[in-house]
Amino acid sequence: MTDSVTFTHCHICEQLCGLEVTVREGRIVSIRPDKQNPHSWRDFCIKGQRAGEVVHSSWRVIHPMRRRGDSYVAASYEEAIDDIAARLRTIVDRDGPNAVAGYLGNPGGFNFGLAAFHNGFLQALGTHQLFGMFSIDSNAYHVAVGAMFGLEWLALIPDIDATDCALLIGTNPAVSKFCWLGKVPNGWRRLLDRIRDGADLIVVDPRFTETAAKGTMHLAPVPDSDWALVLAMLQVIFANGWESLPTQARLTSLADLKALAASVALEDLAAICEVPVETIREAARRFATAERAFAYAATGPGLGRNGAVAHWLTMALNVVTNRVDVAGGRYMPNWPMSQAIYKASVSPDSTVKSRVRGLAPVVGFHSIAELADEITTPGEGQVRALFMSGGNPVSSSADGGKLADALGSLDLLVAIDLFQRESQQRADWIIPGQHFLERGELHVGIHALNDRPYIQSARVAIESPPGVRPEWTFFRDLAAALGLSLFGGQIAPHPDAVSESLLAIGGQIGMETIRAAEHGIEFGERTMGHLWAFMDRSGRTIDMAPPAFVARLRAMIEEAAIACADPHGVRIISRRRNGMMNGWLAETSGYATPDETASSVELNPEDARTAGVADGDDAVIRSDIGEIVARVRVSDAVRPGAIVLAQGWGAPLFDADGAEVSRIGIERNKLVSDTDLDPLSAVPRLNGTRATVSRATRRVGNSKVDPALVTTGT
Ligand SMILES: Nc1nc2c(c(=O)[nH]1)N[C@H]1C(S)=C(S)[C@@H](COP(=O)(O)OP(=O)(O)OC[C@H]3O[C@@H](n4cnc5c(=O)[nH]c(N)nc54)[C@H](O)[C@@H]3O)O[C@H]1N2
Ligand SMILES: Nc1nc2c(c(=O)[nH]1)N[C@H]1C(S)=C(S)[C@@H](COP(=O)(O)OP(=O)(O)OC[C@H]3O[C@@H](n4cnc5c(=O)[nH]c(N)nc54)[C@H](O)[C@@H]3O)O[C@H]1N2
Ligand code: SF4
Ligand SMILES: [Mo]
Repeated sequence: MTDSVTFTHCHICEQLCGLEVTVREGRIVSIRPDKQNPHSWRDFCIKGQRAGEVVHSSWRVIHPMRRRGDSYVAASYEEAIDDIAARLRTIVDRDGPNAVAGYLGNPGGFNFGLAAFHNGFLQALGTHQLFGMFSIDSNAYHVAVGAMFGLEWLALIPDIDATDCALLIGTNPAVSKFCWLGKVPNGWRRLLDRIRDGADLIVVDPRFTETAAKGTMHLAPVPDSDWALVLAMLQVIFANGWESLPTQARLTSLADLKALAASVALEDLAAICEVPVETIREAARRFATAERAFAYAATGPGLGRNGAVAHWLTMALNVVTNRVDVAGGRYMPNWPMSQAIYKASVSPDSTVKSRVRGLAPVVGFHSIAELADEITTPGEGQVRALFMSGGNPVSSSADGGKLADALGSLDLLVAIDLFQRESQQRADWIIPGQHFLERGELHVGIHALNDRPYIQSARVAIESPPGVRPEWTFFRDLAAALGLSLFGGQIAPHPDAVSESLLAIGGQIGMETIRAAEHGIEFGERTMGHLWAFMDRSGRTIDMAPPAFVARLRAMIEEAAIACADPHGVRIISRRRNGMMNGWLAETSGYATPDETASSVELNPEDARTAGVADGDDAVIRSDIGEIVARVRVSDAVRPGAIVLAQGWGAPLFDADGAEVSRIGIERNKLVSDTDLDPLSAVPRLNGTRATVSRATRRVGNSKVDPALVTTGT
C-alpha cells in the first residue's frame, strides 16, 4: 500500500507550523516540518511531531457519550441532539436564555469551525453568558491596549530582525516561541541571531529562564511587581530626558503619566520589586538609548493580579521611547482587515456586565473565574447549562475544586473534547472532538496575527475515526433542532462560508487562491504605519494615563507600602514545558521529555532552608484556599521568595467508561482563589499567588486526591 502525504499545518499554537504528514494503512507514520512552507516550519517542535499519538490514542472519545449514573454509554449524534435540545428547551423556557453558558478553551479557539459555531450558537440562543480563556491568558493586555489605543484586539508584533534591544518581561520564548497575540515565526532563533550581532536582550523574570540564559542582562523582580519596575524605568527615562515621542499620533495625559512616575521615590519602587536601583537605571538607559528597541510583556505579569497596570506601563514605555509602529519596535500587522477578522472570527460582541460580580466582559467574554459563582448563585440568569468546547478550566483556571463542584450541580453539562478530563468528569454528554489533522479549514483569525501577509488553509491529513463528525456540525444540528438561525441567517452554516465572509472584509485574497497554495502563500510585503493610519482614521489619540488605570496604580502603590512592611511567605509562579500545551499533551509528548517533572516545586536554596526542606523531599505548598504536596527541587535559577509550579499538569484522563486511567502531576491552580482578581482585567492571581512551604509527611499530590493514583510523571 502506498503512503499518502499531506501538507498542512499544526494547530496547537499560534505558530501554525507547516507539516508534512505521512499516513500508511490508516495510521500516521510520520510528521515532519514542511520545508516548502515559506513561513513557519522552523518552529516545528515535539508537540506537533507527536500529534499522531493523540490522533490514535486509545483514550480518545470516539462517539457521543451519555452519562448513566457514574459511567457513560455510547450513543448516536441523533440521540445527543434530541436529548440536549429537549433539556435546553426546558431550561430556556423556565429560566431564559441566560441560564445557558459557554466556555471556549484555548484549543477551542484554535479550531475555527468549533469556535465560530460554539459562539454562533450561543449568540443565536441570546445568552450573554460567554466565558473565555482570555481571562486566564491575555485580558491584561487587551484592557491595556483597549484603554490606550481603543483597540482591545491590537496585535503589536516585535520587529525582531531590526531591533538593537529586546526587553522581555515575563515571557520565555525559548520554550513558548513568541506566540501570544501576534506571532513571529522562528522568532526565538531570529532573536538569537540579533544578539549574536550585538543586540541587547534584557530579560525580566523571577526565574533565570532558558531565555534569560541567552540574554545580556537579567532582572529578577518579585512576582507580580513588574509594574513597580517599569514605573521606575519610566521615571529614570523622564528624569534623564531620554524620551522620544512619536510624531504620527497625538498623546493625551502624558503629563499625568510623568507626574505619576515621579510621585514615588526610585528607592521605594526598587524596594517593591526588589531590583537594585542601579540595575533599574542601567536597564532603562540601555532600553531608552538603543537606536531601535521594543518592550514585550506577556503572560508572566499578565497572569498576576497587577497585570493590567504592568501591561499599560510596558506599552507606555514603548510609546514614550518611540518604539511603536517603527522598525525594530512593535508594529501592527499589515492586513487592513486583520483587526476586523480577528474580532469577528473569535469573539462575540457583548457588553453586558456579569450578573453576580457586575464585571464588564473583555473582548466579549466574561472571566472564567466568575463561572462557579454564576452557577451556584440563585437568581434570574443563574447558569444551569454549560457548553464546554475544547478547554479544561478545572485545571487551567482558578480554584478548580470549587469549579468542579459547581459543574457537578448543573442541570446540563455538554463537553466537546478529544478526551474526558476532570472538567468533563461530570458531563451529561461528551461530544467527540475532531483532531486538527482531521480537519480541513482556514483559520483566518489566527492567520490575521501573522507578522506578514501569509495564509494557509489546513488540509485533512487523516480521516476521523468512523462516526466522529466535525464539531461544528453538532452546533449546527442543535441550532436546527431548536429552530435557531445561525449568524443572523446571513451566512451559510459552514465554516468555509464564515472564512470567506471574513476574507471579503479585507478583499486582499480569495479562497480559491489560498486553497491552491499547498504550502501556504505569502501575498504581500510587510509594511508599517498601520496603527497610526487607524488612529488617524478613527480620530483617536493615545491615552497615556487612562483614569481607571491611574486609580488602580495609586491603590497598588499604597497596598505595596503595606505589603513591604509585612513580609510573608513565598509567591508561586508558573512555567511551561516543551512537550506540553497548557494542560494537554501530558498523555503524549508531555511525559516523553525527560526533564519534565510534573509534580515538582522549584525553589531557591534560601527558601528551602527556611522551609526545612531539601532536594528530593516532599513539601506542602499551602495558600489561602488549599494545599498540595510537591517534590522539592532546589534551584539557584529561582529568585528568593518565588517558587515555581509548572502549569497545566494534573489533568487526569478517564476511559470511556468514566473510570480514571491516568493522573499525572499536581493541580497547582487549586491554590488560586477565584475571587482575588485584578479589578481591571478580571484575571485571577495565577502568578504571584501567596503561599507557604513546609515539609510534608505524605506523598506528592493533591490533598483531595487518593495518593495511590498519583504518579510523579518522571
Ligand atoms: N511548549 C509550550 N509552548 C507554549 C505553551 C505551552 O504550554 N507549552 N503555551 C502557549 C500559550 S497558550 C501561551 S499564552 C504562550 C505564553 O507565552 P509566555 O508568556 O512566554 O509564557 P511562559 O513560557 O510561561 O513565560 C512566562 C514567564 O513569566 C515568568 N513569570 C511568572 N510570573 C512573573 C511575574 O510576575 N513577572 C515576570 N516578569 N515574570 C513572571 C515565568 O517565570 C515564565 O518564565 O506560550 C505558548 N507556547
Ligand atoms: N497557573 C497557570 N494557569 C494557567 C496558565 C499559566 O501560565 N499558569 N496559562 C493559561 C493559558 S496562557 C491558557 S491559554 C489557558 C488554557 O486553558 P484551557 O483552554 O481551559 O485549557 P487547556 O489545557 O488548553 O484545554 C485543553 C483541552 O482541549 C482539548 N482539546 C485539544 N484539542 C481539541 C480539539 O481539537 N477539539 C476539542 N473539542 N478539544 C480539544 C484537550 O483535550 C483539553 O481537554 O490556561 C491558563 N492557565
Ligand atoms: S506546537 Fe510546535 S509544531 Fe505546533 S504550531 Fe506550535 S511550535 Fe509549531
Ligand atoms: Mo495561552
